[in-house]
Amino acid sequence: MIKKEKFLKEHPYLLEKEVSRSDFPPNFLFGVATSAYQIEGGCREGGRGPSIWDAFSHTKGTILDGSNGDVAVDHYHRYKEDIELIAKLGFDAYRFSISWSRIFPDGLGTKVNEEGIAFYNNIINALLEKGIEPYITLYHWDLPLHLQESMGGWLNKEIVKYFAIYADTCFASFGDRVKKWITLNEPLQTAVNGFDTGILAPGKHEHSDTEPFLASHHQILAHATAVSIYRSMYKDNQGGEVGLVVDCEWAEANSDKIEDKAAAAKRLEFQLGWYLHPLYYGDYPEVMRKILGDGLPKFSEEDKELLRNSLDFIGLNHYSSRFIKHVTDSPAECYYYKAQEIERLAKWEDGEPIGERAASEWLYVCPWGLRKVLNYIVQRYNNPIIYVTENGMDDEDSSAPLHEMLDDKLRVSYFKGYLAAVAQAIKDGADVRGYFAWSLLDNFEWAQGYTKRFGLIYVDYKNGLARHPKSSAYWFMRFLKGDEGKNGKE
Ligand code: GBH
Repeated sequence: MIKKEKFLKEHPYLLEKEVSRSDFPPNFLFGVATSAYQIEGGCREGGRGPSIWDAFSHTKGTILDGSNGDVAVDHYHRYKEDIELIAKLGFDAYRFSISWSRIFPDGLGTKVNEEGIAFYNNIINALLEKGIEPYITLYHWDLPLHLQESMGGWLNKEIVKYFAIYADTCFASFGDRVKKWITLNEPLQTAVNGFDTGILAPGKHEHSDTEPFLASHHQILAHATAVSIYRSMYKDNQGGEVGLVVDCEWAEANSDKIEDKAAAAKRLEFQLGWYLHPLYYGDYPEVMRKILGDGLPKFSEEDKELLRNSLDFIGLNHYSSRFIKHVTDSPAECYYYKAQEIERLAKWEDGEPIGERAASEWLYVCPWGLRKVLNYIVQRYNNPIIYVTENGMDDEDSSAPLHEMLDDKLRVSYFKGYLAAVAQAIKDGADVRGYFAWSLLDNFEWAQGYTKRFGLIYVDYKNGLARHPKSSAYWFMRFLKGDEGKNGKE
């Protein structure tokens, strides 16, 4: 904490200001976000096949409270009510994901499940009726289980083909009305937490020197293949855009020392550059290739051709920031890349997180970190179009009375701070087109189950999953109307 105060004193321009809608360009888009497995439930309904998250969450010891997404917050049956809430709050857009195994129950892409198509058609149509623009994520971590079990999921190059069939089917079925597509959510998380730490599905950790890199490689190729299908078959008629969502913490050098600065820069390359560099320039960042050598899969010339400039926009999920330091000997504990070789070679270490802790152990409130990530992307990737596709904070679930749980003052100040940081980044020159709050509803927070609440809207798990807007939802409603932050501005 002391360190942060000192840091802000030295960098006063990073201090947050009051924010109002008029600080953003007139056509700037405000939305809320969710993902299928976290909210839908209805896991055996409408012809849906199982996903790796059904299997993982039903494995003992994987989820903090022993829960799963079988019912989640029952959005499958309550989507109308939920969409009405989005409309009532005044959001322009809604980012949600499609459950792959609702469209192709075994993932193989041989027979479309029409009930799945109908479900998402209903959602899309209900949104459009209310003037809310759909932003669809094709893959938010819920791989059809059969693809995992029969061929190793993201570890097998064949997955690229199956993802392409799925993406093509979605473009063909929904693309007349959906103009913004996101291929994958946070490929880094699938790679690192799916195949290294094993805290997310499919929960592998035995081969973390190779599997995270293979899983990334195939995700990158899957993304680019979907983009090329869209551009060659749909773009002319439908006129939409396709992006990728990456997650990035801000890495602030622990000191002014050149080694710490280099360590922080490396950390950013290993987090963002891993995905963005290939998709803009056709290959992994040089620093990764140098450090990892043959540990990094190779792209063929043909792959590189496919990859280059295969992004219409970047979706950025951002929550937290930390100091990064240089280490000379192999770090005792390194969150990313457990593989011995990489720990030793990459030579950075996660230092202190920056700011106040939220409920989740990894989430610290540091609004200027978002401004810095946005400016970093501007410089590194030639000022691309960016959407902030997730940003938000969580509260611990508790047995406090409802009115206390609903009065989420901290979340209000979180949004104020981070929105001010986005407005600042736009003034700095970043081409940020929209911002999505995470999340519309309290939901299944992966390995943390229902113990963490990220929603603008409270879900009463003990009373029939009733929805209750929190103070932050009402704050957003006033903000979107332009009634917040006009007075009392410094
Ligand atoms: C996003 O990931 C996800 O896209 C979204 O689905 C999720 O609900 C949201 O963040 C909030 O977490 O389980 O404590 O060991 C952000 C990156 C990746 C950070 C997983 C936390 C697990 C930490 N997150 N990570 S923990």
